[in-house]
Amino acid sequence: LKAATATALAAAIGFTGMTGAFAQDKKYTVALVPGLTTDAFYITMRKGAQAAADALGVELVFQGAPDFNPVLQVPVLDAVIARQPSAILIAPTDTTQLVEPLRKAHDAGIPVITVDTFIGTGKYQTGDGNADFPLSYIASDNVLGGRMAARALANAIGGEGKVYVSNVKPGISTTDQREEGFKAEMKEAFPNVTVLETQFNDNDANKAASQLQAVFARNSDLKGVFGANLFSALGAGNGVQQAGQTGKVRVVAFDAPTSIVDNINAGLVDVAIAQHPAEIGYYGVVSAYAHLTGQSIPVSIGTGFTVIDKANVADPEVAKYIYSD
Ligand code: T6T
Repeated sequence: LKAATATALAAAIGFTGMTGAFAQDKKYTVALVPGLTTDAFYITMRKGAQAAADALGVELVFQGAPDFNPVLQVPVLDAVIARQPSAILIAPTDTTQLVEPLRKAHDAGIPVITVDTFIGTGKYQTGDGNADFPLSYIASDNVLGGRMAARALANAIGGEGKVYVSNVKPGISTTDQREEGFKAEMKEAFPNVTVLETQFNDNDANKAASQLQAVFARNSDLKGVFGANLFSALGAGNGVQQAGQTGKVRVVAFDAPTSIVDNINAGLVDVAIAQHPAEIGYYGVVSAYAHLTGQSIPVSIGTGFTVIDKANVADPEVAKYIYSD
């Protein structure tokens, strides 16, 4: 296949991002499949990925579903696999439901790296054959993040009282681990804090807001809520505001969209735990490139957190971790 023909063919099937790979100019195409496309966390991850792609001369393709849902993500992944990119970076939206769809990529010889979330246990390249085929997992330490959220919320409420976790849905590695870390820390270090039943909102901020009001209606002594991801935190904060409880029901937020600045300044949110999604994207592309060019890569790369509160939110060294819209 001549390069020009291949380019025309790629354009004809509507996948102009592949032209580099066809052009035989040693340009690799790395596909980044986010959890969903319209989330500041993944938009920021894409920026980091693009920065690395530009530096390395790699073509980056960003293709995802509009909602955080394996039923929507799998067809997107199938389409990406059909186009045979050099490597796939993906935030799998479910620990089990993405295993077989991703195995197809692996069986087709496409290296898979998971970013943000993992499949199986997240322990890759162990030889157990059970969803250990991805080459690397690049992400925040989400158990630690949950523990950090617990400490922040316990401190905000004076170490005692009722709190709950506003979470997305079970089966997502990141948010499951945040809840696990949050509960473990409360149990071990804050025995006078009661953690009520988790409320699952399906990544719908409106649902999270209604749930806050319902929990408050049942527990007028509610002291705090941990929003375990961007939409959970945004919704929980809105719910507190709508219930007229700003500053009384305390909020610790995971993730840091631009709206968090207002929420912190208004006293609605005590602490936001910002992840470093740009780093995740950057190291995702660098790792894929390293593998494609014959280097060995770490089986896991941990990126950090920045804890944002009223005292530091205006500091440019902190504010740079606010996500891009
Ligand atoms: O919290 C992030 C991400 O880490 C998680 O896996 C899903 O939700 C977010 O994208 C925020 O909406």
